[in-house]
Amino acid sequence: MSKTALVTGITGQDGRHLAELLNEKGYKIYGIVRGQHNPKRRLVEETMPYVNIIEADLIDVSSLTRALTLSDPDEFYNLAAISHVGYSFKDPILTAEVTGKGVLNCLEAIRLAGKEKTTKFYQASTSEMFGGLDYNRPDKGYDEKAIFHPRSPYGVAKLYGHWIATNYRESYDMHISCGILFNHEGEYRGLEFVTRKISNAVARIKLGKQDHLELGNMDAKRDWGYAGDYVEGMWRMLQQEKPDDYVLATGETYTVRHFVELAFKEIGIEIVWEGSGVSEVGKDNDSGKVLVKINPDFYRPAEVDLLLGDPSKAEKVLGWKRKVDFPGLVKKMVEYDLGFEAS
Ligand code: NAP
Ligand code: F7E
Repeated sequence: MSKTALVTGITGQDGRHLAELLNEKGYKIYGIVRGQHNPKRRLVEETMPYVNIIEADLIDVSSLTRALTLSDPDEFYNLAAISHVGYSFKDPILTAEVTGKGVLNCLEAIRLAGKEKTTKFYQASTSEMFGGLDYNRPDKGYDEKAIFHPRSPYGVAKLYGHWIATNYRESYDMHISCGILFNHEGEYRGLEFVTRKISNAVARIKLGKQDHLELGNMDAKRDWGYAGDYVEGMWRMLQQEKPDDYVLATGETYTVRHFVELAFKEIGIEIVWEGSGVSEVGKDNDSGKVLVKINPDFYRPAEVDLLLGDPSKAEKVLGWKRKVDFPGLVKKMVEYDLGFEAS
């Protein structure tokens, strides 16, 4: 008999990849869309017609309880969050409500609906919980036992979500797994995140629709993978007999600057850097035209300088491994945006 999944965050990047995966596997899928007139509802109807939409909000326990009663899911994937780190500094209270307490709301809704023994739960935890500070950088990268030191309201809220999920697993013997996922990107990534901002700008510059690209800190390093690979890991976590926490990462780290260089290379432009700090610019080596500038508005009050993950446990226990490498990810995103912007 086919399984049923309830997915929050269905309108987001991971929600779309996960819905595609679960649909291929024959699941009946319920997706939570918030708000009375959320324009993204249409996106779900058009791109994922197999998803049954339920209106609910992570800050409203009764709406979540109703969603659980309506869908009666075998698996509940909580992907919803205020997920932009920069934005979380601008609205830390809403971030705490949704990204942090929203997890507790989901777990209480499972109990209120009487489904704590029948519904497996996935919590979208994050590498932002580690913080990347000098004192706390394991040689092989962060694993499931590494020390947490979040550097943003988003990271702090996610850490609450991570620990309350752990507490419910230990207190009520519920099947709850947390995926500690490092950055994962792709064609469905929001334009507010740096990789998609770059791939989209590169495509627009190539098509003559944009003059240049403005960025903040280009020296931050991230462990970047492809979102399509990562949703497979989420699903595998809920297929295990015992719940547990797993890091999903590539084990490699690159700067934002390197992403910029590879993305422009995809359209035949070699970027050369001149100047330093806020005066630094990236020029087209052939024409000398300035294509990249620094805009301090994109700096954050506290930055995560370096993230590198150690996915050994997921590779061993789940048999999971990323398939798309870093140059492959950049290529995929620029190719997608060239088509997206041309149409
Ligand atoms: P995303 O594209 O920003 O999607 C976030 C989703 O949350 C959207 O569907 C959004 O709905 C929904 N949402 C926001 N507030 C809500 C509320 N109050 N009630 C119900 N839904 C709400 O994020 P993503 O990249 O797919 O990431 C999925 C999850 O993994 C997030 O929890 C994120 O924090 C976490 N994560 C992501 C990464 C990554 O690199 N992508 C890494 C680690 C962890 P609207 O469309 O209506 O706004
Ligand atoms: O920034 C720097 C920025 O916003 C990456 C979320 O999915 O992954 C994501 O969080 C880096 C940072 O992602 C710009 O300062 C420079 O150092 O793309 P991002 P993030 O903050 O790593 C984690 C794992 C999550 O859990 C989150 O939900 O790029 N950067 N210039 C910039 N970033 C942005 N957004 N825009 C710029 O112009």
